[in-house]
Amino acid sequence: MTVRIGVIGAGAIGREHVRRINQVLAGAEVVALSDVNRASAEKVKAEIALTAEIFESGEALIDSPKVDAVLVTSWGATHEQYVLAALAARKPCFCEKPLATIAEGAKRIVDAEVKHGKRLVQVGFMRRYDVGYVALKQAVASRIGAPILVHAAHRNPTVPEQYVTPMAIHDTLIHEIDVLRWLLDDDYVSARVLFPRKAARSHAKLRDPQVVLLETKKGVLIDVEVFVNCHYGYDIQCEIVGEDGVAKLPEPMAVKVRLDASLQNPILTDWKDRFVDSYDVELRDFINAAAKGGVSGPTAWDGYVAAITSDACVAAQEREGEPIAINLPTRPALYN
Ligand code: NAI
Ligand code: ISE
Repeated sequence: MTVRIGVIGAGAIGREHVRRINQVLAGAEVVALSDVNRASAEKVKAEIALTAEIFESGEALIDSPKVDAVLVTSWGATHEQYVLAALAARKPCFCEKPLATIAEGAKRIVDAEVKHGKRLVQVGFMRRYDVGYVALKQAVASRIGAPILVHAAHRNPTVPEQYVTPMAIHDTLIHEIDVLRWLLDDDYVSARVLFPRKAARSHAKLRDPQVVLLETKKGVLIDVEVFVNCHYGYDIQCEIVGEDGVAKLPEPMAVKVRLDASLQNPILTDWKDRFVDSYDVELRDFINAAAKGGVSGPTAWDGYVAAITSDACVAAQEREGEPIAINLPTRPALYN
């Protein structure tokens, strides 16, 4: 069976996912596109999804009998409305992170899915599919003893002017919020944020960099540096200190060159390249499950927990240095 996919949001990652579905992965085809800016959908259609129909609204795309499954790749604040519409239409839905930019929105999705009684939402936390993170998780579970500390960094070379301080949490740190919880098999109890002096390349409405401190139920202390105008490259670091040893996320594969009395090791500059394989695997997972009418992978519950944590981190930005408590509701049986 070929899963007929409709994609809402034909921007940077929407285009990438359309390309991988139509040109890299088997078992699915993009048959429908929609974007609030129709020209973006037309561009992606002309370049990659030649036979796709362009819909005037995401809702019309979701309701079309031509569409079996939905990909939501529009701006974060618009995800909720489309995921809820996909749930109402009972169609498998892959939603890019964040599931919703605030916990209230993610809760409405969880409530709707629980009411429906069957999982239909996969959240785009692709790091869980990254070979480096998978190897790190194995080392944490079986080699380094119980975790005590985590040191992580999320560095982007640059972000646009419209990227404001809370986005460092719900658009960027959200990856660490999810992947560290998954790596440690733990949940968060509090968040704090500290700001050093503002970097010279930071924008008017962005305090960059910042350090987020998270504490977990098991007592692990995590520090994550988020530096989104670091200039030198796209650099994701993660080191876990355990009772018996330390495990570190591997660097992406790169040729080392010895030249002119130096050892040169290139650093990537784009998230598209850093996690290219993980995006392929997460979407393969989605296509395989959607072919059977369901989903697998990161759940709406994971998206909701990430959003609750993200809300606490944003509050912690506003009250610099102060710990903000994170209280999670009981997990519904659907997600056990
Ligand atoms: P973008 O700005 O390049 O593209 C977003 C597209 O959505 C634009 O074409 C815009 O016109 C469209 N759009 C906005 N509101 C819409 C609406 N109400 N209905 C239909 N279309 C609408 O943004 P980008 O970078 O592609 O990000 C999109 C989402 O993907 C965000 O949630 C972002 O956090 C996530 N993302 C995830 C990444 C990952 O590593 N998993 C990497 C980059 C983005
Ligand atoms: C972007 O939306 C992503 O998800 C990238 O993976 C992340 O590195 C970047 O900071 C976000 O803006």
